[in-house]
Amino acid sequence: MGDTLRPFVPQYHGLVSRGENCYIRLEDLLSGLKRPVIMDCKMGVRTYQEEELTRARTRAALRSDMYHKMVKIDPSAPSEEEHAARGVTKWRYLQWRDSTSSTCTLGFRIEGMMMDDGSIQRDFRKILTLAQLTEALLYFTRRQLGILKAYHSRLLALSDALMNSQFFRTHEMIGSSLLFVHDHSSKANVWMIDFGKTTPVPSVSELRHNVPWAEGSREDGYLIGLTSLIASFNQAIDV
Ligand code: 4IP
Ligand code: MN
Repeated sequence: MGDTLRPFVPQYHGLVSRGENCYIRLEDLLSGLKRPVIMDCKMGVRTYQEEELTRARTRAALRSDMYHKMVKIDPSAPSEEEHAARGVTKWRYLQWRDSTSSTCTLGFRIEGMMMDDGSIQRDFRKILTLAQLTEALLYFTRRQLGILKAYHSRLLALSDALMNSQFFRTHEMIGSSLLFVHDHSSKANVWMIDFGKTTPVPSVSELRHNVPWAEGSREDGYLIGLTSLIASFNQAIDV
């Protein structure tokens, strides 16, 4: 709450206890919106932590649920070994998702959308090119120029805030999303959410976020994704 990113994250309202469990209370990002239209973009050039890769090499648990999710999308994706075991490591599954989407090359992917009738669409996760992403943004905003422009300027403001953020410099952000929300009014907002795999880096090092990942670097490519997103909104506005 003390960082320059404060205007881009839900307000933190402290801890609450319910029985044996302790929860964090967060601002409701949909409050005040009528029939909100929502898009989740998962940021970064990879969605697994380096320790997931280490685990996969050493004490790899095989996940049959992930194997089945993989086969359902592409029966030819698993190797002969994986077919025989009917399981893949979590790293293998997440890496496959990254490489069959725009994550690896463009630094983000659209995970899903909820349209104003409440329907949910998740068939954007195999998109590979910026042109296809732009098409998806046009669909999401129903080509409303005011909304496209509002998102665009919010992303530019986020980019500024990230440049000045102590938190961002010192944290590896994996599997974090940008949540896009608008409704029939001209309100359109972008929020940073999902910090379950966001971790501090050792105090001597800082991350750049705009370079490809090499094992051990802990770079997440968050800014590669933000740059692609802004480029895609630019294209959508120019259509
Ligand atoms: C999901 O795969 C997402 O990658 C989840 O990430 C991930 O949770 C799940 O791992 C994985 O099964 P699909 O979206 O392709 O179904 P997110 O919650 O960010 O969408 P984590 O929290 O590990 O990233 P498991 O281990 O929870 O199944
Ligand atoms: Mn998420």
